Amino acid sequence: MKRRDFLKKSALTFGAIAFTGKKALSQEHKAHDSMANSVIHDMRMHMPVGWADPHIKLSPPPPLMGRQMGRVHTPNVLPLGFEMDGKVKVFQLIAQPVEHYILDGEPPEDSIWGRFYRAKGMMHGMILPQKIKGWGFNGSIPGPTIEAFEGDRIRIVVKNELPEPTSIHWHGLEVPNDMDGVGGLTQPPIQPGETFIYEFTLYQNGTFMYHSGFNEKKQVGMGLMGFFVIHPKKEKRKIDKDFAIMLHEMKILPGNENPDVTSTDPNWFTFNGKSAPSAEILHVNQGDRVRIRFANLSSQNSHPIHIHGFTWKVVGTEGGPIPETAQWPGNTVNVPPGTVRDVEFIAWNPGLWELHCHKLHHIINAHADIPMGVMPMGGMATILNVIPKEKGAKWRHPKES
Ligand SMILES: [Cu+2]
Repeated sequence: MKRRDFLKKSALTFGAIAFTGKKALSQEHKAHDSMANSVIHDMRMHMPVGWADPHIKLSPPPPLMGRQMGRVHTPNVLPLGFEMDGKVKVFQLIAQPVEHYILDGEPPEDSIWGRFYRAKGMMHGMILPQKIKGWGFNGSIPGPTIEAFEGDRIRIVVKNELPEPTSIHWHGLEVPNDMDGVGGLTQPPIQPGETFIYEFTLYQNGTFMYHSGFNEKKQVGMGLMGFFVIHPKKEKRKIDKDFAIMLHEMKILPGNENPDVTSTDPNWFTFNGKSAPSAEILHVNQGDRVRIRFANLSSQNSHPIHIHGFTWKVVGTEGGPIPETAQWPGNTVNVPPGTVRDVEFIAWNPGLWELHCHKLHHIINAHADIPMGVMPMGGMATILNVIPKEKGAKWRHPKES
């Protein structure tokens, strides 16, 4: 069946599962009238087979991966384009095993990170590449950022190529109950090899998330998460640079590639799936209005994110924009698990500014239980590079006229 026909057919049977495989099993589970029964039944049919099911052929990323349809830049992560089916924006997400590098290794010698690292002594172990066998969407951990507008009707075609059932929860979105994506409660779990169609209208605006809604401690812990940004019909302030940074943490034992998803003691901390010094540097021009959207899908920790050289305003939460009179100034914003904090500031102050979690335990890579001399910055850290308007211009505080 062609993709377009598939989508049309799915639109007709909206709300039902569109089966792409394992037909017999799916029909069998229809026979159960209770959702709970079908969950138990399906789990028995799908005994866990580890990281990947050798019988499921992994699809390449959908062709619209990397298509920028908005203005949000998610460092180290690609955006996701959509195609129109009449008035509906159609996105495609494939939940699948992903081999991913949290840390790429030593930073290039002549880079900003490289110079910073050499000056700090570049300790052994903390800059060895760290690969993980995780789970992500469309080959990416975290998944691609979805961008849409308030008022849009959207459809998300979700294919499950994991070795166990899944579903996707639209975190913070006000949707009909059967679109909430809690596998086993509001919909049958999406079985390995199957596809499920979500479709709803966006009535809110702000920064939201999507993540696995099934076996969450493991599946979100393995990387099944992403941003869902909804722009207002009309933006109140012109934003020059709009960044989105997902906070996440994992426990990885030395020499391992498999995250220990049962742990409550993470030792790797990431901005968009990357630890410093592999986290992308944020480049902005002096005078830009910068927005950074922080979202936290860590299983344990809050992350107080701190910036040097600036006072920002917290302008949004997971509930959308904060009215101007209630926005609060700061330079450290605590982001508890499940929440979003949007901050904005004018990048008046040129130079290289650290942006990092202020739990100092979270800015060291591959924790060792012994003192390690000078430990270079790792984990949840990056650098804001404010490119000066005029090279060599005298530094001046905005209060100086
Ligand atoms: Cu932290």
